[in-house]
Amino acid sequence: MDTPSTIEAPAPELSLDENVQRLYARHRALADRFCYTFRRSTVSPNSLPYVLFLGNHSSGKSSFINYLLEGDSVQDVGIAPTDDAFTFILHGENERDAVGPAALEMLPEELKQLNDFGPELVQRVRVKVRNRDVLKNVVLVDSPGMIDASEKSISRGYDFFGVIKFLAEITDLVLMMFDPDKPGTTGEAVEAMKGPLTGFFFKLRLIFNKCDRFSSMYDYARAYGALCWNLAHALPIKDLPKIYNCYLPGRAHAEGSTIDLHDFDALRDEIVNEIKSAKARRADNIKVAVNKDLACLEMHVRVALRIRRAVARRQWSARAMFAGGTVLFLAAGLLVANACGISLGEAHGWRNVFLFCLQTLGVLALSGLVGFALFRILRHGVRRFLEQQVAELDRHFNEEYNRELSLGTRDDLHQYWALTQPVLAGLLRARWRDLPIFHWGALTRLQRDVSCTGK
Ligand SMILES: Nc1nc2c(ncn2[C@@H]2O[C@H](COP(=O)(O)OP(=O)(O)O)[C@@H](O)[C@H]2O)c(=O)[nH]1
Ligand SMILES: [Mg+2]
Repeated sequence: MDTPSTIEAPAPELSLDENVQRLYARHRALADRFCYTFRRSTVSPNSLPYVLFLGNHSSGKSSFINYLLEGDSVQDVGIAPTDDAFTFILHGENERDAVGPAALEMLPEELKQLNDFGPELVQRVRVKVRNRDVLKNVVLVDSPGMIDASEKSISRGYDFFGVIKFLAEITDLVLMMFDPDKPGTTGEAVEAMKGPLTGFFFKLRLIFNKCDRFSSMYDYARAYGALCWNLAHALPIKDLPKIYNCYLPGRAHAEGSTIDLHDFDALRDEIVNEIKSAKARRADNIKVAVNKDLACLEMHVRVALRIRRAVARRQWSARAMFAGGTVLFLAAGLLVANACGISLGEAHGWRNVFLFCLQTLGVLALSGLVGFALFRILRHGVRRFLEQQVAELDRHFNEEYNRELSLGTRDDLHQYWALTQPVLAGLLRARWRDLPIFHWGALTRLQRDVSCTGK
């Protein structure tokens, strides 16, 4: 019998990351059989936490990174869009830069999946190795500035939101920056919060930057109000998360400004401390990510099994109908031929034997044709049945998770279902025959690990 496992418990001599790898390895066979791709299948042992900077261009992402790194500027800054790359700033004694495939090579294993987004993205991956103290505890990730909805026609050449989602899953802290010029109005920022960042709000921090730009409290209140208003529409959650109002020292303070910047200093220190202590969050983030991944696999397998079994039942009854129908037609044909044509008793002499054989062959051929037609009709029926089940995926989910949903305490299930449903629908349509009907205990083992990692 398998012993129950948790991320921490099974092998205390192993690190958290190694235990995560073991968990993934244990369930990889089940995932493969059900054509499920893990979201975060690789966790590089003992890698540093990542902090991802998002926001519209010129919201101050790169300036904030330079501020954190202290010393000479590492990132280019400017009012105009200066950067279209995802830049990973890592610690190292020998300072160097790399772009494209060479940069990807330098990144930990878990980030290599960026390769799947295609060459347009790979060319925009940049690595900067710098010998700065803050990088001993954290990897900083700068991103291209988000653009407006009106600029949608401009293609980035790769799935920008897919990359944001991938990075949001891997990173341990996501900072979304806004500035007074675009207080939450940038199309891509709004879309990112509505889409790829959903489910990661626990690690998302909202920063209202450049607060030194306001000339008066009234000016600030108006922009802050606009930001809250826009966020209320963009964030699919009931409570507005904390917004860190801050600015970077040493920039041009608005002329004649009556705003006292001291409170903003405190909030900046708070967010800087959070960035520096991201390591403490990493273990929790990994546990949440692994639990979510395994829970999605469980959901994928349970609903897929349910539908696969229903289709298999339909398939078996179609096969039975095909076999029964063909045999019946054949038997009826032979009986009729026997009664109306040359019967078995009359099959004497060359002529009669020849005619009897011809008549039997005719019945066999006709039965074959009828069987073939029946086969096509029944196969079409099974296909239609499958399409119907796929169209009713939500019903299957509700029935499969009826017990858990009836408790009313599992909001997370709907979130996982939103992730699982589209993948499952495509898979069922394209490869339902490849899906197994039995799980041989693998699902039970998975369910045990899901409940252990969720604690
Ligand atoms: N007044 C003021 N300007 C800032 C602040 N942070 C950044 N900037 C300026 O905003 C411009 C855009 O900054 P940058 O870091 O390149 O933005 P990014 O496009 O988001 O990386 C630069 O000219 C910065 O000097 C701030 O806190 N206050
Ligand atoms: Mg920048």
